[in-house]
Amino acid sequence: MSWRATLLTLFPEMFPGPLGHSLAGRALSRGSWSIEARDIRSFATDKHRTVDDTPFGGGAGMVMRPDVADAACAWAQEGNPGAPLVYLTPRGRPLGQDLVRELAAGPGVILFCGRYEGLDQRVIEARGMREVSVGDYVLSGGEPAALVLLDACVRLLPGVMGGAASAEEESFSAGGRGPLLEYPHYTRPAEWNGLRVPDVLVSGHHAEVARWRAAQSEAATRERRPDLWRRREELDGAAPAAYTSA
Ligand code: 6GU
Repeated sequence: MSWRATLLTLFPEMFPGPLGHSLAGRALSRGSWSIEARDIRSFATDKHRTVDDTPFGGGAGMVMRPDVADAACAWAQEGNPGAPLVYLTPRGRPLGQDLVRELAAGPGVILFCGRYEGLDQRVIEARGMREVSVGDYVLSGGEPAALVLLDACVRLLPGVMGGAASAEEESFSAGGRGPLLEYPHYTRPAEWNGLRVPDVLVSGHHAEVARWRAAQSEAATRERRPDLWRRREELDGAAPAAYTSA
């Protein structure tokens, strides 16, 4: 049985979308993973096929009904047994490479895409849903977030990137010292529009190239991601001397 993604959404036609192309798309055609998107509205029971209702306590917007959402989850769990149920919401814990790795290593995932103001909290708790966000900005729905999460998982599946993903991943997390941003990349020509590639990269001195790249990674991380840099300093400070001096 290959890795299986089940999507619960009001817009099933958004899937596989971009994941039907390129690397993920070829892996999908080969059967390395599968995807099924089901319309949440198909679980509505009234004649107007209602999926939402007004919020208790008042306020703007609508809330997704617990009965309809729960029926959708029950259907998904039957067809994708053992897969964790993830609810994509800006209220969730931030998605990181640790969760991506964990999800990619399992049987697959069930993704519930929120719309409106959100889903009735009782279904979230009753079904043990994991609430996940993809960043500090607001999307109009969980669907683009689901595509982000799936892309990150699929590239880690065995055979999808031919080992390149795991190799790159290991260097990114650098022996448990926490990730750094990558150094910048250059290709031919050595001079383009009067702009030269850094001399060290064409020098043929491999050790100097490695030192230059490490310095560039550090500079970019300190400047753009002080949070990651602090984490690295903390981890280095906590590590035994024999480990850090290597
Ligand atoms: Cl998962 N959903 C929505 N609607 N907005 C988001 C998000 C999710 N993650 C970040 N912003």
